[in-house]
Amino acid sequence: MPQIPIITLPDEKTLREVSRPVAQVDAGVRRLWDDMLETMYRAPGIGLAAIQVGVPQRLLVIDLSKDGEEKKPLFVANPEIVWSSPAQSDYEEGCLSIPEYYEMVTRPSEIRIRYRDRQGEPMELHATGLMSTCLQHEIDHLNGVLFIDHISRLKRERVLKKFQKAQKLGKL
Ligand code: GNR
Ligand code: NI
Repeated sequence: MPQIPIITLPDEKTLREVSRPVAQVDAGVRRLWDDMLETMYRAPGIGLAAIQVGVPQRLLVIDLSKDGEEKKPLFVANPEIVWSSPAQSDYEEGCLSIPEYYEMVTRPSEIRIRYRDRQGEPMELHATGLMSTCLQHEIDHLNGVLFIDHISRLKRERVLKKFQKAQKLGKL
């Protein structure tokens, strides 16, 4: 199964795109999900949005299973957050599109989403803990939002500059 290159900063042109819903979950969508999953496992990461491999469709994959455990991939199309808890939690986030940068992000602790599953069936999922954090992080990607948008402007601009400079120096 092909791995696909992951788009990183400073390529904001792609990462800031707002992805479009898929009209239906068909064989092409399932193939893309499979390629995304393979790409995510090799990275390695726990979640991946289609825009991170350059495809502006509202698709994501998540697998929170640990090394050596049975894999538990979650395939999500067209997710919508239908409820967010008033309570918030902090979690130290990272992103495959912002390599080697980690920062605390505050988000609603729990969410409820509606989405289409691998068969195209409507589903609902109540997420807590890391699943909630990861889903919010991935759904942000579908809207062109990165986790650094949730931290201070000073820190965000410092990170963006670092990646712009690295590219100029030919280090990306
Ligand atoms: O692999 C990932 N780890 C992670 C850790 C904390 C919060 C969010 C994430 S998602 C990230 C993979 C990624 O960039 N998905 O878009
Ligand atoms: Ni990410």
